[in-house]
Amino acid sequence: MTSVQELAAAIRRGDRAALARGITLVESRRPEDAAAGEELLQLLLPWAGQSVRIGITGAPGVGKSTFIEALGRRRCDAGQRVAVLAVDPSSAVTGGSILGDKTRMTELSRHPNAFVRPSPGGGTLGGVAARTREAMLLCEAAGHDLVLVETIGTGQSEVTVHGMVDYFLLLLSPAAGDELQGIKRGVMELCDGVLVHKADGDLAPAADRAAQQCLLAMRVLHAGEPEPPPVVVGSSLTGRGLDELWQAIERRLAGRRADGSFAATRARQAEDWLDAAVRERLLADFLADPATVQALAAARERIARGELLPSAAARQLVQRRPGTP
Ligand SMILES: Nc1nc2c(ncn2[C@@H]2O[C@H](COP(=O)(O)OP(=O)(O)O)[C@@H](O)[C@H]2O)c(=O)[nH]1
Ligand SMILES: [Mg+2]
Repeated sequence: MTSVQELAAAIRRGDRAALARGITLVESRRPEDAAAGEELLQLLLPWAGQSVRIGITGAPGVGKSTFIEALGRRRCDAGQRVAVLAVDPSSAVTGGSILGDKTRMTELSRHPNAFVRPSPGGGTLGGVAARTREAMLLCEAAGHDLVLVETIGTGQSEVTVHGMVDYFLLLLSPAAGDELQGIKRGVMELCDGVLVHKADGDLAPAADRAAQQCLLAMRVLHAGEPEPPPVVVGSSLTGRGLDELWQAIERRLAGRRADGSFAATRARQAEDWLDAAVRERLLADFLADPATVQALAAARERIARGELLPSAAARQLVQRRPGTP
């Protein structure tokens, strides 16, 4: 049994097994791990925060995992140290997607500069691993200067991941030209850049058309901004567009560092993290009392029978003293 100090030191040395153990520790929901997990994060905090964090979203099957592997390998070959946090909600049900992600990223995970962590969906949080922020900090302390977070194409997880990265990339399929109406406007507004993916072989012409339509849409959606987010056409199979995309990402991030918005966004994200942590803690403490859980169940029944308003029930539940019926 290594101490938390030893684990922290091993992570700092770049020991990948230690990093994996550390992430397991901070992801743990077992109460007896909580103190050690917090101590580990506190020890490593001085070395965290130095990476570029990129979130990748897009519909299932658009090629996010394949793209991450392709981009990750390029960045590793260029001397960067890359960490991948892959989050796939379907894996919680079938287990198959984890394997899929793993097999597709085998080459990247073998690269000495890479760390790949396919993470099970975070259960109750609808697929976003509840501890992605913490895992990110550990990767940074281990010396990874690029963190890639794969997210899913739908739901709250997009907003959550957007709230913890410096750059949010949307992957679209070549058929997106026809589907642009169906793509959630919110994601188009949130994203910092678009990659129209799979622009190879027979799909290349459709991808070029989709990119034109997407560019027009982005100009409208980002009308107030000095420059609309770039729309790049590319393929992870042929490598087309990947260098262009990386340059566009670096340009945008450099601009943000220069005008101060990079740091401002990070500061706002830290505030949001605090808010979320406070909510989570309050709720956990609230539900830790068995009598409260009972009272909650009783209130549910009365609400269902139409005898009680949810708002009134909530007030009564929160105001009651723990341990009382
Ligand atoms: N033609 C083509 N197919 C791709 C490309 N990238 C991924 N694919 C294929 O698309 C499918 C889904 O890829 P995957 O990375 O698992 O998508 P994800 O669900 O978004 O992570 C796989 O069969 C890949 O081989 C690409 O650049 N071009
Ligand atoms: Mg995937």
